[in-house]
Amino acid sequence: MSFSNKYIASVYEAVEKRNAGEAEFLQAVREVLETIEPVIEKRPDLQAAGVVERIVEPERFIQFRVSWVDDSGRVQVNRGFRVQFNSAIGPYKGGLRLHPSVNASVIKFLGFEQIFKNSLTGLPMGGGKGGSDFDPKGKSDMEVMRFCQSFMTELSKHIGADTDVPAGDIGVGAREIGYMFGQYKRLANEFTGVLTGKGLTYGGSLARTEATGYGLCYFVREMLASKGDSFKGKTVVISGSGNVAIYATQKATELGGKVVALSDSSGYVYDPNGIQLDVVKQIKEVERLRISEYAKRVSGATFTPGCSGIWTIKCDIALPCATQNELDAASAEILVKNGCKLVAEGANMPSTPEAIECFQSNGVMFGPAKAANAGGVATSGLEMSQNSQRLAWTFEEVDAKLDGIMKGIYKAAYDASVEYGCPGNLVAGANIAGFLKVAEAMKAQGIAY
Ligand code: NDP
Ligand code: 2IT
Repeated sequence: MSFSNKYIASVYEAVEKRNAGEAEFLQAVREVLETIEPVIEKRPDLQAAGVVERIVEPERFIQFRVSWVDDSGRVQVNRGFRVQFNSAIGPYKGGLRLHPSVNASVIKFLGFEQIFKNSLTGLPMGGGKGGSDFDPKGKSDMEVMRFCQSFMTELSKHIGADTDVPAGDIGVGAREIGYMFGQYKRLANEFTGVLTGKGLTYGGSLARTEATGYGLCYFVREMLASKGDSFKGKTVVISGSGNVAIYATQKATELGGKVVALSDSSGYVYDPNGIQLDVVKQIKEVERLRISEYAKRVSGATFTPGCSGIWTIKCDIALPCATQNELDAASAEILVKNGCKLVAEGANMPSTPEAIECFQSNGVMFGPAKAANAGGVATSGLEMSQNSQRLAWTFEEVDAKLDGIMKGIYKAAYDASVEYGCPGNLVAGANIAGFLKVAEAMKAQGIAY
């Protein structure tokens, strides 16, 4: 798809020049700009306020050295990042990713998408993201602790409960958030809600751990309900086996689906009898082992090396919950051929643009990440509310609010798709609905920051 609006085309050209070679960031920007063209046609005031050329440029981008000492006494150096992309509707908010593939492009694509996702939740949160090319795999707890402390020593200068509130993402769970929170508290001499995803004994919210996976399934339930359908009796394939995949498996199963496969970066397991989640949790959350271990412990289950093979398994519903660009056109074609009826993204940008095109042109219902995986950050927003009130809500209260937020996101994305002439195109609908709120706020607040 190319641009039909000259203003949008010129903004994209400038972004390409300024961020040359940053493939993931350019991919994320291109998709949003393509889908907001009809908004700009209708709203010359937003063009006059320079909203689009401003929204694609981060308000602040911080890069820093993270040095730490490993268990053998050697000095190690990693690169840390935080992008503070947009604060028009609230403090910067978004996760931290620890993975060797992290670079400026990855952090900027994630921070950019976070602006629209956070807007869709209806909560007052701006967009941010951060992380490091540190690889937690194979590191001892003490090494992870020393890294997290060093990382936070610099990051602490830039964040705050009303400024920028990081959380988890790939490679950052309760253990890492705990070490980072402890270091922030030591440095700032303040106990505040500066991070979300905290442990339950020190300000964390019930249901935050489950929220992204549960929220994804609530969103899928809404998509299915729009066709008078449900999870009941559906075969589900879920990629990844981390936080999002695990709790998506749990909720999809509770809602009547049968999850038959999970994966990690080494390969996938297939269990025709339905994935046994207690076994997965033991392997992944307790022992921190590879998913291949599942096939050793459960009879009838098989392990196949290579992660993209998971999309060759016949299913009704596919939920990519691992990482960006994990599902390409070739995999999409196989899913379509095998009769898959619905794809919804638990990971951020897991489907390539060609894969999305394949789903949409073959009538596969498609739930884009910004909408479908917003339950995690929405519940982070609820954690911030509880911290501000110095109260803790019950699991049921938080879960009910999450469910309501996911329903609201589905409706906002669907309604925008109808209003802007592409009914049922939730990619366009989510981008438009997310964009409009931020754009209005940016216009109202004037040009100079
Ligand atoms: P985890 O670290 O808990 O799990 C990540 C999973 O994805 C692991 O199974 C991992 O396998 C796999 N994976 C990661 N990188 C790759 C890769 N390059 N190739 C193949 N597999 C890979 O992370 P989360 O579950 O939290 O995050 C998963 C996705 O969901 C990410 O895209 C994240 O941005 C997104 N997300 C997360 C939210 C949250 O609240 N945690 C909220 C919204 C979105 P391995 O162990 O082999 O690396
Ligand atoms: O991509 C995401 O939305 C997240 N990793 C969650 C961010 C958050 O602040 O909870």
